[in-house]
Amino acid sequence: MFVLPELPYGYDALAPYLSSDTLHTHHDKHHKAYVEKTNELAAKAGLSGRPLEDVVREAHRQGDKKLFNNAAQAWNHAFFWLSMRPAGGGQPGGDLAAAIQHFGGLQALKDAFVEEGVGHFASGWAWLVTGSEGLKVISTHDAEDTLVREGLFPLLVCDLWEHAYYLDYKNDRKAFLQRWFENVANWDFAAAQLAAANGQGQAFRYPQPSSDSDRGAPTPQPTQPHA
Ligand code: MN3
Repeated sequence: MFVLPELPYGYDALAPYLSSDTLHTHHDKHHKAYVEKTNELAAKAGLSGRPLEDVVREAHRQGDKKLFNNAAQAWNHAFFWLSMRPAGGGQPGGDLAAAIQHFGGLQALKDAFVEEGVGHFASGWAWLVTGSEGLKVISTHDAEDTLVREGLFPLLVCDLWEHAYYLDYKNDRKAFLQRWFENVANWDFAAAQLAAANGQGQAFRYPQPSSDSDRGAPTPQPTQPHA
């Protein structure tokens, strides 16, 4: 059974950029529903006890769209909570700063990120990823994520579904993305992911499923990616 990870900060910690109301609805209702549905469907598919990353890839490989959508959404949201922090934004440091410089600078990255998110039709996700050509901004549709994209390693994600911003920004996705990038983007998390992509430290992984279910094979507990 997968658990719903708790928010890594208080529900009001991202205000005024994201309200407590938004985070309660988004985490306690939307994310929770994806996790519960994943548990139900993964059991039916004989994938109980497997790490969520495996479930996402396996569902994708088998064309099990319902399981893929719910499992990927469960994963994406856990990654999204960590992509934000109170008093976020600002200047990234270290290797990430160098990579952003190579991209064209922080302003160019922000412009690209906001433009990608605004231009994305309907629901999905805006990602900062790293690959063989350095940093890249991409978007994916609905539940799709980088777990099923070859050669892309996620550093940061922003939820483009209306439930992510509608209570606070109504239909103004651009204002949401701008304020998100400037004030809540978690560069420490992105930097840790970049380090992991370069072989230093552990990349984000969804909390391991508890193996109290019938057929769940015992799975080793991963070390925490970072403090
Ligand atoms: Mn969402």
